[in-house]
Amino acid sequence: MKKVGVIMGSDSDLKTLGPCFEQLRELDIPFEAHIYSAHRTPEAAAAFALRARENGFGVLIAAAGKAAHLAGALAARTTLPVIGIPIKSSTLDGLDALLSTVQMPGGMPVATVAIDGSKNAALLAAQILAVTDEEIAAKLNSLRLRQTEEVLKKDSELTV
Ligand code: RP5
Repeated sequence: MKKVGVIMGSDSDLKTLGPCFEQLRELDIPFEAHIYSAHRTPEAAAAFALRARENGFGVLIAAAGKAAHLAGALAARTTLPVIGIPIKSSTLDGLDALLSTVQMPGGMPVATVAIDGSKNAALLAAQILAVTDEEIAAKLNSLRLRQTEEVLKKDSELTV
């Protein structure tokens, strides 16, 4: 099974990635996490992205805040799909990171999830791997069914 690479720009992003790791573990998807910054360790970030495909990764998740160039910098060095998570780590409440991550120029896509949307980043990564992996697809289907049942149960118990 292909691995998911989860790259964060700083260890201060780690707590926001909790739901991402939890979701990947729940789906039994192997992942590696690293701290590489587009600005503070540009060579290490580039080297990781350049070798990601040959190292067994199928998709990358990049989490960064402020002037968040990490997802774009990784995407520039691989044709693996890159999912960007804008992190709310600044006085601008993550809007700076959202725009820095989502506003990629043509020819260089990054699939950007919501600010701090690390659970959806994991699910989107799983859905990408599930295109060719029936086992993950089946787990995603079960998860969707459970989610639907939970909401309908809440609806049936609603008393207002
Ligand atoms: C970004 O700057 C990181 O991704 C983090 O969200 C933000 C602040 O980093 P620290 O100053 O906390 O290391 O590069």
